[in-house]
Amino acid sequence: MKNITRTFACAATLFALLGAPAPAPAQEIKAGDLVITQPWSRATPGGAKIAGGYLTIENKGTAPDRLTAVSGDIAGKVEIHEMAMNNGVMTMRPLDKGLAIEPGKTVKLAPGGYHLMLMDLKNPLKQGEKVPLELQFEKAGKVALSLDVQGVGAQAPAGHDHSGMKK
Ligand SMILES: [Cu+2]
Repeated sequence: MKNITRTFACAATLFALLGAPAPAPAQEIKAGDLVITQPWSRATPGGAKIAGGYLTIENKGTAPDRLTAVSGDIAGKVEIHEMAMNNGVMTMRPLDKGLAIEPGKTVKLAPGGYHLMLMDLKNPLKQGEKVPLELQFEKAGKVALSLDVQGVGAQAPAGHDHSGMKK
C-alpha cells in the first residue's frame, strides 16, 4: 500500500517538473449560475508585456450572461479577445460587447480562440505562480480567481505579437 502511494506522489512530482500541460488541481469557482474551471496562463519569456489568460465558463442557468470586463493588478489593462482567420492570417480583436455565455453552454477560452489578453504586464509571469484577476459578469457580478501559470511551452498562442491585429 505504501508503495502505491509513493508511486502516485512521484508521478505528481514528475508532472510538476516537466511542466506538463496537465491542468493543475481543479479549481472550480461558482458564481450564480456560472461555473468557472481551469483558469490558467503561460509563463512569459523575458520582457514580454502581454500574456494570454484561459479558462472555461459554463452557464448552468436558463438566462444568458456575459463577461464584460476583466482586471488585475498584474496588468495595466485586460481585454477579452477572439481570434479568427482573416484572408488566411490569424488575427485577433477585442470583443467590444464582451463574451456571451449562453444558457446551457460552455465557453472555453483557449489558445487559438477566445482569450483574455493581459496587457502592459507589470511583472513577467513565472511558472507556478498564481495571477489574481477579477472578472465582471453582467448577471453573476464580480468573480475573483487566479490563473495558474504553466510553462512557456513550445507553441505559444499564435498572434500574440498583435502585429496582425486590426481595429
Ligand atoms: Cu489577444
